[in-house]
Amino acid sequence: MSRLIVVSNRVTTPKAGHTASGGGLAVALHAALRENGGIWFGWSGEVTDQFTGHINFQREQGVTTATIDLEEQDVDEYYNGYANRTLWPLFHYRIDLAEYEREFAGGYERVNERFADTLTPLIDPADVLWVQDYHLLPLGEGLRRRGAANRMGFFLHIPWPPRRLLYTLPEAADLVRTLFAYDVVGFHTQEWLSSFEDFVGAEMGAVIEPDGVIRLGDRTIRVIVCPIGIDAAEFVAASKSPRARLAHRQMRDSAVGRDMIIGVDRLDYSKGLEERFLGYERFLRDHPEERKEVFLLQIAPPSRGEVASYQKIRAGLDSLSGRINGAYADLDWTPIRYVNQGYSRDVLAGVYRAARIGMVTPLRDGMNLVAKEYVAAQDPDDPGVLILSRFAGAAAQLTEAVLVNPYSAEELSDAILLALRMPLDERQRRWRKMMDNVLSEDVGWWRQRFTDALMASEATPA
Ligand code: GDG
Repeated sequence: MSRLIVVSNRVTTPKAGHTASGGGLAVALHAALRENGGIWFGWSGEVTDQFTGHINFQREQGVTTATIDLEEQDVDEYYNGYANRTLWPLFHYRIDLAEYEREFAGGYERVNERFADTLTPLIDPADVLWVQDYHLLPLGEGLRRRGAANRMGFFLHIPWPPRRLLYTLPEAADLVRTLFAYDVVGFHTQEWLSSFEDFVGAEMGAVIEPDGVIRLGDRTIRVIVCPIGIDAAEFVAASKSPRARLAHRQMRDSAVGRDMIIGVDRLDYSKGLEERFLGYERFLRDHPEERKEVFLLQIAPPSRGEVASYQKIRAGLDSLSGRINGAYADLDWTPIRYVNQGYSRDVLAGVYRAARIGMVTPLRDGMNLVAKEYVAAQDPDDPGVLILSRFAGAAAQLTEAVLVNPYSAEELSDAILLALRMPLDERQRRWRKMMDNVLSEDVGWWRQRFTDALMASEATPA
């Protein structure tokens, strides 16, 4: 196969089992590149006084990475600005949090041009390019302007918002038009794909043809549904590692016979953490007899701490967890263990396995890999129950989870009770179906499905 060039905002090397990773994407792409050869290009995460375009090459664990440093103003306007204050909230349906500033849009455009400038000399005509996520929507268009005629794909890891929300972005149509530079555009679910078609059809006059073909002017793209998975085999192995076994035993010991509910999320307002706490509080309020029988362990490593809305959600969770613990705790029981640090994947796997309930209740989520990791870590003989938001992309695949509306504290409370009382045979039956999906539609399947679609597309004429 041709060489693959993957481009994403950050390039990170997840060290198996040890460090807390920067997110699902890092783990997924590393697995994809190990098999294909090629290059992973992106921002180093470092800041430099003056942008030079110098590329730092490294070879680690069978993957070549090529990274560039950005200026502080770039990071403010492109990363903390347009990516995380404008696009992230907007694409998660939070126009109340989205900030529309021309400075951010300008910085975003500038950094995408810097990516295009520095990447162009690395591209051979036979290479296949795969651009990742909302930080780099217009990159393909910048590369085409510089003459790249390669096959090029784009994958969006977050939801695509409904048309009427997206239209609140002043430059929405111009931004979306740049996606027509790619040959294939992928989404996690049919829902996100349909919202995209809806926007380009109704607001931009694109022609929607059968089989995911969309025409706009002289450009034709193919859109596909391509749900990301986890490296399931690796995660099952992680859940049986010595560190995982130790963590599992320690959790069981410290639970003193109580059922553990586990939540693991980046500290982000899209993850529905406040609503989860309120749903759990509702459960405690309505079921006094269950109070000392359970506890919630919420692991939430802080993220994007330079953005005000993240500082606010963090303060909100500090106060909510404190209030609930103050109101319900007893001498020998704390209802919520709220932890703001990350753990290694092995430890996480052991903790997932020790939990009777996995609670994954985002208000909106492109996919959500924690749901799949929780399933992969379970003991087949005595599996726990996954409570999953209907508004996570993962709900389209994990249909045997207990599906909930995360905005309803009553539904969350009912779901916890249902999960605690679920008989073993029903837990096993639901888990088996979910596990079959996690194993078959894993990260390798995702990569293959996307690159197959890319190879089947007609290469853009030079
Ligand atoms: C975006 C989309 C989509 C979390 N805490 C620790 C830790 N994590 C790991 C989890 C999981 C990953 O981070 C989070 O992935 P998610 O998919 O849940 O969410 P996002 O970071 O928002 O990812 C999402 C994804 O991209 C892929 O397309 O599914 O919808 O928003 O792997 O385990 N890992 C470790 N310690 C922690 O404390 N080691």
